[in-house]
Amino acid sequence: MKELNKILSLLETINNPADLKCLQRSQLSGLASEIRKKIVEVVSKTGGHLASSLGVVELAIAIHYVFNVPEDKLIWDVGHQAYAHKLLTGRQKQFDRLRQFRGLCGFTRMSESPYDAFSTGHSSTSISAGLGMSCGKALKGEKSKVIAVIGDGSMTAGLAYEGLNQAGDLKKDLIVILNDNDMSIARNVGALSSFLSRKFSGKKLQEFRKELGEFLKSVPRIGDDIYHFAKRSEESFKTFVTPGMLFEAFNFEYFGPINGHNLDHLINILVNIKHLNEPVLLHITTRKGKGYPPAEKNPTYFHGVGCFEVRTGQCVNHSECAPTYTQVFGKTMSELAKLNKNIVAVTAAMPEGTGLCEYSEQFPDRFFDVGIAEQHGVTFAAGLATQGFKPVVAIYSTFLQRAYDQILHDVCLESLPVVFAVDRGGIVGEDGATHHGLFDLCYLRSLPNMVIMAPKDENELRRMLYTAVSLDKPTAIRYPRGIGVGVKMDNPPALLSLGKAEVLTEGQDVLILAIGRSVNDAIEAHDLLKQKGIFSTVVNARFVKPLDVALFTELVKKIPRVITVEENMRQGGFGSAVMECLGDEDIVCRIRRIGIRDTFVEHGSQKILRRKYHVDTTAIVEAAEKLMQNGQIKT
Ligand SMILES: Cc1ncc(C[n+]2csc(CCOP(=O)(O)OP(=O)(O)O)c2C)c(N)n1
Repeated sequence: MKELNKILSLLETINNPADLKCLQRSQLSGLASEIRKKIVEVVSKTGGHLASSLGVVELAIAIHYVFNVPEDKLIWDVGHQAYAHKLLTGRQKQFDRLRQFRGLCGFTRMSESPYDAFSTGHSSTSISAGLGMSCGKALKGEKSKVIAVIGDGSMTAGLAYEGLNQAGDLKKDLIVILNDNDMSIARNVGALSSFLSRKFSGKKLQEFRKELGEFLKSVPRIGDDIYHFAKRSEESFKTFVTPGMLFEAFNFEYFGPINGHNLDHLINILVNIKHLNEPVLLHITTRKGKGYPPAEKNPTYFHGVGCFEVRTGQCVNHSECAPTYTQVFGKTMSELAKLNKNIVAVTAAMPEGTGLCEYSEQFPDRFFDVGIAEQHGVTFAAGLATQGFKPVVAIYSTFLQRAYDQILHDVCLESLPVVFAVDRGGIVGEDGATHHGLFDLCYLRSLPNMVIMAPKDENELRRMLYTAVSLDKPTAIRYPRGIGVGVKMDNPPALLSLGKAEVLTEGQDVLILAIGRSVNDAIEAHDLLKQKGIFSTVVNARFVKPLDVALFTELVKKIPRVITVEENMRQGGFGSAVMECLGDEDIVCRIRRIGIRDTFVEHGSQKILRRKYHVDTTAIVEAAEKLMQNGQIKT
C-alpha cells in the first residue's frame, strides 16, 4: 500500500510535460502504471474509449518526454485514445469529469487545451491536418515539429492516403506514427491490414531473412551474388519484406515495426527521428487494452464502454427492459435477409455498433465491412444496387456526413435503391459535438429522389425497414441512440404508405407536428397541456420526405397555431420543410420550430443536453403556452 501511494504521487507531480522531462527514464514505467490505473478508475465511472487509450500510454509518455508540445504540434487521430495525453498536459484535476457535461471532452479539442493541436472525433484526419500545419510552419519560418499519431484502423480510410500522397510529394517535415494494434473497433479489415500485420515483425522476420538467405545461397552460380547484394543493401532487403515498402513508395522514411510498450526503445527512436526533416513514418505495435486484463481479453467491448466494475470488468448498467433501436435494426435485418435473398448489408468498421454481428454470422456472404471508409462504402453499395441487390448501408448519422457526395452522385442521381440505416440520429450524449447526429435531416432532405423516414418507436423502425426494402428508391431511416419505448412488436410488421403521416391525438388549440423520437415528447406535452386546458393535435410525421402535404395543409387550415419538433438542426430540417410546404400552399399560420439553433452541441448526458437546447417535452409545453398567449395572426 505504501508502495502504491509512492507511485500515485508521481503522476500528481506532473502538471505539464516540462515536469515529465524532470523524471528519470527509470521512473517512467511506474508513471505508465499509474496513468493506466487512473484511466481505468475514471472510465469505469464515466464510460469512454478505454482499450485504445490504455494501448498508447507509453507512446504518450515518450512523445511528451522527447518533443516540446505545444510548440511541436501533436495530433491524435480520432482523439479517442488521448486520455494519457490529457493527464500529462495539465488536465488531471478535471479528468474525473471526463465526457461529463461541462467536463473534459472525450476527444481532443483545440478549445480545451493548447496541447490539443487539432479538434478530432472523426477518423483519419491527422496526416492531412499535420501536413497543413507543417506547411504553415515552413511558410512562417518556424522549425518546430509536427507529429501525427494514427491507428491501423484509421489507415483504412482514403483520406489518410490523400495526406500521405501529398506529404511524400512536398517532402515536408512531418512525423507520422502508425499505432498498429491489429484492431479497429473490431478486428481490422482489408488487404492493408494483413499487409501491416506482425507477420513480418520480430522473430518471424529474422527467421524469414535467414531462410531467404539460405535459399539464395543455394541457388547455383548467381545465388551467392544475390545473397551478398541483398546483405549489402540491408535497407532495400528490409524494405522488400516489411510494410515499409508501402510507405517508402509514398517517399516516407520508414522505421519499425517496434514494440510500442518498450519505453526505452520508443524514446531512443523518437530522439533519433526528431532530427530528420523529411516525411517519416514510425510503425509501432501495441496491444489494445494493455495492462487491464478484461480489456486485453475483450478489446472490442472495451473500445467504447459504459460504466463497469473495475475488479471484474462487468458492466454495471441498469437492466433496461426495452431493446435498443440498434438491436431492433440488427434483428430485423436478419429476419428480412431470410425472406429476401437480394438484401445485403454494408457497414463501415462498425459491425457491433450498428447491430449487425448476428446478421454477419448468419449471412457472411451478404455482409460487407468496408473498414473506416464511408465514402467507399456508399459507392460500393451503389455498385451492388446496379446488380439487382438491395444494399442496406448501416452507418451512424455523424459518419455518413463523410459520404455526402457519394449519396448524391452515385446513389440519388440514378435513384438506385440503396437503403441508409442512419443510426445515432439526434443527440448522442457523452461523445459530444463530433458525434451528435444533428445534420442528417438537413443534408439528406435536399437530395432529389431520396425518401427520408424517422420512427417514433422501435416497432415503427421495423415497419420502416420492411417498407424501405420494398421501395425502389434511395431511402434513409434515421433513428436515435439508446433504448426504444418498450412497445409491442408486430410480427410481421405492416408496410407503411409512402409519405403518409399519422394523427395521434386530436385537439383544436395547437397542432404539434413531430418526427422521430420527439413524437414521444409531443405526446407527453399533449398530456401536460391538457391539464392546463390546452388541447393539441399531435401528428407523427413519419416522413420528412415526401411530406404529407395534404394532411398538414388541411390540419393547419383548421389549427393555425403550429409547433414542429425534431432533434436536428432547425435550419434546413423538418420544421423548415413544413414551413416551405405551407409557404408554397399560401397558408398563413403562426409556427414555432423546436430543434437545435445554429450552434454545435457539446458533450453531456442526452437528458441534460435536451433540456439545455430546448428539444424536450418542457420546450414543447412552453412553446404551446406562448402560442396560446399571443394574439392574432398577422396577415
Ligand atoms: C469517419 C469515422 N468513422 C468511424 C469512426 C468510429 N471509430 C472510432 S475509433 C474507430 C477505430 C479506430 O481504429 P484505430 O485507428 O486502429 O484506433 P484504435 O482504437 O485501434 O487504437 C472507429 C471505427 C470514426 N471515429 N470516424
